[in-house]
Amino acid sequence: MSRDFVCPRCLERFALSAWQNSAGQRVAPPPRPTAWRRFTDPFRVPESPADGGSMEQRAALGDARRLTAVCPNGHRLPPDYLERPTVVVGLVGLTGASKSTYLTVLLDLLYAGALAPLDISVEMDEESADRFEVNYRQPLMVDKRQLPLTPLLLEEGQSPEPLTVVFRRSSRGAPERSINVVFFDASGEQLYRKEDLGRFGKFLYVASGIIVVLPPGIFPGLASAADPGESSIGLARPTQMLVNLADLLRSARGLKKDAYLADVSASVILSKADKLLSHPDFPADALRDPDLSPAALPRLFEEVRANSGRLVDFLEANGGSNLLTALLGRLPDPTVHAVSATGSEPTGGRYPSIAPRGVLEPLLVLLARHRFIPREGLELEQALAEWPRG
Ligand SMILES: Nc1nc2c(ncn2[C@@H]2O[C@H](COP(=O)(O)OP(=O)(O)O)[C@@H](O)[C@H]2O)c(=O)[nH]1
Ligand SMILES: [Mg+2]
Ligand SMILES: [Zn+2]
Repeated sequence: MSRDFVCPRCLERFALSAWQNSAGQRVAPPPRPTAWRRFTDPFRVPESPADGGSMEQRAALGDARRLTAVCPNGHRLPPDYLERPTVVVGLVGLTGASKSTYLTVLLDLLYAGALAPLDISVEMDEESADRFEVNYRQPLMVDKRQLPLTPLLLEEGQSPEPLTVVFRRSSRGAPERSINVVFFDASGEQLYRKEDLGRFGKFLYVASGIIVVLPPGIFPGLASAADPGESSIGLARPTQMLVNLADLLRSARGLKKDAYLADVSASVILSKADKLLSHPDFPADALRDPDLSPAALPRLFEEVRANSGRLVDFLEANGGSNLLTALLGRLPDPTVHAVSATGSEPTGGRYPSIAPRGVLEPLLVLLARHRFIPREGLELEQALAEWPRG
């Protein structure tokens, strides 16, 4: 059985959706408009009562508007969710890496129209928007407070509470395109601890986008940038986390351990990069927010590649060789990005201001890899050609 869809609430895969009426009862699926009808609908003049099929047909279509699709666990799917392709993006990193802080700042920027110069508009599904506002945006962006550490998933059946965003891109002369992007926190501990892998790794089984978040303080040469407890983590655990992640992504696709993960996108964030600006060897100009425009994208991606190479060199020089080898050898052509979600350190639990830098680039790479935006300049073909095949 092909399992085409993934629920944005419980991340369960399913093939056919069930439907539910406004009273919460399961009902038959509504009549699907034909492909032709969906294509021509935008050009139709509003229907007058005189045309457009029988009374029964119109009544059925009217009912359809009040029906919602639900997943096998009964979660209501956002409107038209099943009509769009879905990319599930897992944020992977040990506690304290900046996953929650990064995601909050990223979604806030998207919401504020940061991708408008690329003709991309972004909308959060209603259920996600409520949780996002209360748990993330209000505390961090408005109150400027440090976010509380996200609790680990401890029980069977718990969901990592994903946040779902719809991206729409209109380019002149072409039909609008849209995708669902479902972000979730795939906390690295549960990836690292063998006993948790089977239980919680299942969420990563459905992920086709990965954002790895690495704080500088775990690298031996960058211990001065460590937050409390960070330098004692060492690199063995994050390295094992990446090895397990790579194995899991392959086994989810029935691939051998050294196979290329062709349909997976991966970007790697060197987080809290504001702490590195005073470091003499840090390529400070890699922490940047370039101007966005469709015409400038290929150039931007070439710079992403170049900066990625410089950041890899920087981390290797600071004791990260083994980790970088695991990263570059096992994930599909990942790009490394310097990111500061907040722009500064919190003091007494508060940030003086939230001034993000470099937050959008890792996402742009994922959007390009999933062909939502052109990927010229990223040179994936080149990387594929160089991949050692076994
Ligand atoms: N200086 C600086 N500190 C950050 C940044 N992002 C996160 N932090 C610090 O790292 C802590 C943990 O971040 P959090 O997002 O909760 O990590 P998570 O466990 O990966 O979700 C925060 O409370 C901040 O103290 C950043 O961009 N700059
Ligand atoms: Mg967190
Ligand atoms: Zn569900």
